[in-house]
Amino acid sequence: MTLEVPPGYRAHDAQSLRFYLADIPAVAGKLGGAAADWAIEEVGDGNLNLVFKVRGPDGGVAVKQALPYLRLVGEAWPLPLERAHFEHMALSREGRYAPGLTPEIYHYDETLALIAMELLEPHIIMRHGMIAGTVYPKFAGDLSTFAANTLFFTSDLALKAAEKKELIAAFAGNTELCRITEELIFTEPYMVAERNRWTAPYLDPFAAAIREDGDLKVAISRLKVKFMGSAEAMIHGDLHTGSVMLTEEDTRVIDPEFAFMGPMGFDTGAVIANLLLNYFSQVGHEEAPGARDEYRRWVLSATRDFWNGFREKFLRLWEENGTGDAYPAPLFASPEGKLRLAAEREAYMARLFADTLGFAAAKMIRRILGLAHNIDLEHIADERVRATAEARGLTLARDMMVNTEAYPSIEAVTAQAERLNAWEPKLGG
Ligand code: SR1
Ligand code: MG
Repeated sequence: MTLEVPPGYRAHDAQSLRFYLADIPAVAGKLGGAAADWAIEEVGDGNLNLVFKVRGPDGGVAVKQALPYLRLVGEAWPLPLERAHFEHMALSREGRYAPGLTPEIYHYDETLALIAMELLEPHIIMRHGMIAGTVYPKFAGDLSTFAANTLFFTSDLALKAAEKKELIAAFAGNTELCRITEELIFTEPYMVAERNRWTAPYLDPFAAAIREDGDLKVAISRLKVKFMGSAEAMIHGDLHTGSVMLTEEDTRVIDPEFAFMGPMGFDTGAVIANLLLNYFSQVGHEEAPGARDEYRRWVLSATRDFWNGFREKFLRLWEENGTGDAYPAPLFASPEGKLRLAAEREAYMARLFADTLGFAAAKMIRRILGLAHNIDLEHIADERVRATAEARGLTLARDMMVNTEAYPSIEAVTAQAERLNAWEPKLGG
């Protein structure tokens, strides 16, 4: 079966890309020299797209092109090319609100669903660095700035109502990528579904318990309805450690193709979920028991610093740039009104924290029981060790989602993660 694609679209290979880029002055100028001498390799290791690294005598360029299907599964799962349009729109806005924290865009071709951007070198995908045990001192500060700025400036706290509605309309068409999230994160891990997979037989009792858990099904459904209906801000939509490229000095957020106007906690939760999953996975990466203890401490401190930094920065933005139509200033102009607004800002952040923990939990569960897993856990060859780490993650996630009020602070979450990391779960098999 050949998938239908719009006129003018073709999936590039290294050779056709060379000819194409030679005619794009903004790109050819960055690379320098003759097109025939450029080194081009396809390096995409994500679930969805083609990614090329192109190097010339003067510099490098990264080229991302959407395929008309999901790369992870193949042509049996068609996927609209328009996701490149949403990615380009989100990347442009993120660059505006969080300067220096995204790759620079050099060229966008709507027909080819192709974005040429800054080649980030010597950056690596954060997930790989964390598996190797690399500390990233700037990560928590940079990611909390990215999340606070992109979420605040696209929310009703900063935008006028009409501008916000324009943004909702602009992203409303990203339905297929939202559907992936709705199915793979909020639905399938909680039922028998063909696409689910887990470390069997060790995790069988945990997967079965989740399918039988009525409280959890209500909690995940509340989160799903929030994801579907709460257009709070432009969210990245897939803000895991595979969407961060960095060095010890520089951090960039890539890949916002799942972007749409959704709940802010989905982004902040994604960051926390991926840090916690990596924390639990360390048992499978350390050379000897305890050898990664210092790294574990860093991962948990980065988790705390991310949330606490985000909270502080978001509140400061609100105090200094609260120009949106929400919380109208005349309603809070009196001395008493100012106090009420300060208290309400705290209450707003407490609600956002509860959402963050719920979405973080959903993201942890989907990476252990659903279709798409994390290499942090997948690369643990000893399946019993892997299942032990996964059972710990599932247990924390279930509690965060159902007993959210037991976690009033991020410190409560990391303390519970530490306790669970010392727990020996009773595995199946
Ligand atoms: C079927 S695509 C699987 C996952 O990859 C992306 O990174 C998103 O997280 C999506 O859910
Ligand atoms: Mg991605």
